[in-house]
Amino acid sequence: MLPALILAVLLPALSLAQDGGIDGPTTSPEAAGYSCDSSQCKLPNCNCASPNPPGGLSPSDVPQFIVYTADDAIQSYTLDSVNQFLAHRKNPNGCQPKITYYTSLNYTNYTLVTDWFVAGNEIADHTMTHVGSPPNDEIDGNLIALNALAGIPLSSIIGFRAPFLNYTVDTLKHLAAARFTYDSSASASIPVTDPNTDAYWPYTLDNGMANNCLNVPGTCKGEPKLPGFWEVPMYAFFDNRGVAGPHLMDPWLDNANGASQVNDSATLEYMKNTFTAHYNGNRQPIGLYTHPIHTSTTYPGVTVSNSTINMINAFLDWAQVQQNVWIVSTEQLLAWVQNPVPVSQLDSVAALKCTTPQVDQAICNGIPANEQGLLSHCDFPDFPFFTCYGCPGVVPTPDDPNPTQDTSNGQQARFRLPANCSTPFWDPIKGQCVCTSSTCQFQDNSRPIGPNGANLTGGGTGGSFTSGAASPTNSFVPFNGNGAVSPLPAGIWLTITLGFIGAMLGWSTIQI
Ligand SMILES: *[C@@H]1O[C@H](CO)[C@@H](O)[C@H](O)[C@H]1NC(C)=O
Ligand SMILES: *[C@@H]1O[C@H](CO)[C@@H](O)[C@H](O)[C@H]1NC(C)=O
Ligand SMILES: *[C@@H]1O[C@H](CO)[C@@H](O)[C@H](O)[C@H]1NC(C)=O
Ligand SMILES: *[C@@H]1O[C@H](CO)[C@@H](O)[C@H](O)[C@H]1NC(C)=O
Ligand SMILES: *[C@@H]1O[C@H](CO)[C@@H](O)[C@H](O)[C@H]1NC(C)=O
Ligand SMILES: *[C@@H]1O[C@H](CO)[C@@H](O)[C@H](O)[C@H]1NC(C)=O
Ligand SMILES: CC(=O)N[C@H]1CO[C@H](CO)[C@@H](O)[C@@H]1O
Ligand SMILES: [Zn+2]
Repeated sequence: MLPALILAVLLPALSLAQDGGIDGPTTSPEAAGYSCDSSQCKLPNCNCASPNPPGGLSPSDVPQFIVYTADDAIQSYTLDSVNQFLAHRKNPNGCQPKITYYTSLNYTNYTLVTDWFVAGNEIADHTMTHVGSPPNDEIDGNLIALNALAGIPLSSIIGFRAPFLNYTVDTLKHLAAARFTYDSSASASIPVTDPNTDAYWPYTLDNGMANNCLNVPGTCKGEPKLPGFWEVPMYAFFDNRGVAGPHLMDPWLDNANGASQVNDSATLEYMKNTFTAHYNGNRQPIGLYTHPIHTSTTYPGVTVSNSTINMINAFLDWAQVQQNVWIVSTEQLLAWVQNPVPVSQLDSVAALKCTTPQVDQAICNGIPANEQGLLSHCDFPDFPFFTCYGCPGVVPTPDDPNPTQDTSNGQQARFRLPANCSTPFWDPIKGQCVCTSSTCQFQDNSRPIGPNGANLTGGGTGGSFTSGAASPTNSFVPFNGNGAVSPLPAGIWLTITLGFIGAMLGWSTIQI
């Protein structure tokens, strides 16, 4: 189905197994020179870098979060790959886990971005063409193209991860200026059991960075000061060499314990050990930071062993039978950190809830059952993609992230998502919002992004970078958060119990 050209272009990228790898500590107390006065720096908008849980909570009152992220292009293959680890799981509240997809646009199938977002996952920025030390237009263009061609509200794209985890002090400054909420490119590279651990809970840059101080010039010792902008560190696993054996992304691709080949049993062992050190300590999050293409069973040419797939599922099964363990996206983690509540009150955290938008009209809205026959097929030679929002005349680039739609064959132009309708309720063919209640209406933020600092807020049919319709507000409630905070439903404990039983049944069928 795919032209041979794509395989030729993509497969070399697969050898980037070490994308974002580290091989030792990336900071030290001297290099960090970090100080922060926690009597001045207070939640929700300020948090000091600290191994201790936010809000002064004691670790036993804190959920153990497993942050699950995926990077790079969104394609059927990569979503299949994620689903084999998560589609059958539930969190303690009965919701299927959500993840963050740090999306780059080369080879991305835009309609699948819409689907993944409408299913409640976080879509975040990973530059348009996957470049380290990214120029601003690579970062901004990604927002603009995701908004225009996948219908993701600008206010929902709050996070960034640098390709190759290669960021600079200017990257952080630009992200804060463009009103991102967080970056998640820095590594926590020293085990939680070490007194000098850099496994900080997410923190704001009011007092500068405290991670990666040894390898990112111009950061740390109080720099850069970006009040209210968050760093969500990526927490490494450590094999039996401790600080000398860190594994950050796709640990299953690495050789454990300095061995000369992959050993899934050894990987599982150290992943469990690191998890337990977090769980029995200050419960800093643990992260599964994945490049899903490496574990794809459907992408031509990729070979992944069943043992590796079973090992990853075995790890999650094992973790999920322990009390208060949640698999979350980065935005869900951050929502809890900003307003931390003890585990007994987690039902009040809107970000952890799940609701399905009730739309059964046949409109192109990110709900696959509604979209039959309504997708545009954009047949570009490098990578043909599908979208609900009309084919651009040319492939989006950082110079031109929202090209004018191609209507040369007489097609009617599609209407792009406006600033006051949420994705599942927008009919891009009729140009009408089918939302009828306050839970699906919102006002998107206007952001100072785009060429020449124009504010792009969606709307229109492409080719324009201004809107003007939206005034900046923060009133957007993600549709999956359901806005209203409901009291604990009577059935919730039953749900939690069933969730655990389900997880245990899964555990018993695992071979490894
Ligand atoms: C792209 O999306 C369309 C529509 O959902 C789907 O039929 C197709 O298989 C996808 N292709 C890839 C490579 O993701
Ligand atoms: C990271 O960025 C630096 C400087 O901007 C550059 O020299 C280096 O090649 C980059 N590394 C990768 C892997 O992109
Ligand atoms: C793989 O790791 C396991 C657990 O550490 C160990 O018992 C086993 O000997 C290793 N296998 C090989 C081939 O090294
Ligand atoms: C891997 O698992 C799949 C699905 O369970 C099965 O069809 C396949 O034969 C297995 N491959 C090997 C090499 O065991
Ligand atoms: C959104 O804004 C447009 C133009 O300002 C207005 O016509 C429309 O009624 C609004 N839709 C909703 C759902 O508020
Ligand atoms: C974009 O919005 C920002 C604030 O949200 C404002 O400062 C800036 O002037 C606006 N730029 C344009 C070109 O409208
Ligand atoms: C499909 C696609 O977007 N291809 C682009 C990937 O990035 C390179 C530059 O890095 C472009 O030349 C391709 O057009
Ligand atoms: Zn990447």
